[in-house]
Amino acid sequence: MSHSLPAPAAEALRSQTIEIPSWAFGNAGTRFKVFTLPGGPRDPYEKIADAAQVHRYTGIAPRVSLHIPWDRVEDYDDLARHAADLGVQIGAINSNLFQDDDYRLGSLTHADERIRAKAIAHHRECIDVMRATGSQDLKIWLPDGTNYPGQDSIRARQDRLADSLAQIYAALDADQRLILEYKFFEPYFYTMDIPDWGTSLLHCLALGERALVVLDTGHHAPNTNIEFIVAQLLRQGRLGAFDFNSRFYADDDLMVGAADPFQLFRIMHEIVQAGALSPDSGVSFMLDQCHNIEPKIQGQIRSVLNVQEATAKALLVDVEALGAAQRDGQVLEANEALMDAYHTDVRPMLADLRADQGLDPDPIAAFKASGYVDQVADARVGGAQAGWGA
Ligand code: PSV
Ligand code: MN
Ligand code: MN
Repeated sequence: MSHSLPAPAAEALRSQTIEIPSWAFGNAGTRFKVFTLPGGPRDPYEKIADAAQVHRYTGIAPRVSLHIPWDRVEDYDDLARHAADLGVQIGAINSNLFQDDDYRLGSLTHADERIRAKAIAHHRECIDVMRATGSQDLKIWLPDGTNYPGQDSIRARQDRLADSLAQIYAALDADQRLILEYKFFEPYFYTMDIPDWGTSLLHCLALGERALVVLDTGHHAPNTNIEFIVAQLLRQGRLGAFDFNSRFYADDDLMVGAADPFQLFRIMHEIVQAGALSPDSGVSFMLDQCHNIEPKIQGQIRSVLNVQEATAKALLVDVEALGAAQRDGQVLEANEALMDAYHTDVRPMLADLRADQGLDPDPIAAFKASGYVDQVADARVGGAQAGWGA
């Protein structure tokens, strides 16, 4: 079988980009233990250097999301220059509303105006970081919620949230977007103030055109049909970004495509069918994963490749056969058209594509052979390693 991809698929894959999170490179763990690996980055500069390795070997990961205050630095222009020197740029700026004692009962939803104002002001700081780094997207994951029925008024919290978001949205520049994530449970266990895509979408619709939904694949109840949500948000032009990861049980933040590569393919099929793969579609493809025990850079490379493989398969769907079967009500033939593409081994095709682009056909082998991990393990002794949080 030929290894070459059809020209339009190759073209689409060449322009695909995946953004990676700075917090993937620091030490992470569960509430039981944080494991420290040698050579962990000690500051945002070193996190960006590690992220640049992912781009160097895959060629499709040119942006890094930052998390404030974890990635707070003196001089953001300098940080952006450092990124550019390494061939990458700053992506979304993530705010943090989940590590301050003041936010025990909420942040953007808090009943106390002083605390709500503090949470809003934090987003003004994030917007300043966006201006200094050239970032387009302010990403908000709202951890607010309640643990017990009656603890607070569900409705009043929504009203306060709407007001807080409106103030943040008003502070954005005309070319900046607010992208709003949802999560069905955790850190609160009775209500979350943005538990689902419907709630996120309603807030985005109220805010304006530059407010869009972030779909984190790990933030749904088991068996949720995520590709249906993707199709629905794309119809509304309100899918701003993905946070890709895998979940087996809860919000596990494991490598995307690890738990369910078929689901990832189905998601990418909706994306391809809607033309949303194109760089100007407004959909940002990001990873949101934290490696607890596995080597960080290699783990990110694996995830980027998993997204690329799912995308290649989605691009191989015989749309004419699929369309004809759908129009004729040929249930099994339609399903077969999709499954044929899913079962195609695209790895040799992608290896050839990389070779054409002057990249090593096997990014993981090339990264391992580069000796980067040993090199940073020697160079980064002394100083505290950054963890999930610092
Ligand atoms: C917490 O669930 C979370 O994983 C959200 O998905 C955010 O995107 C991420 O942390 C970073 O704040
Ligand atoms: Mn996320
Ligand atoms: Mn999450």
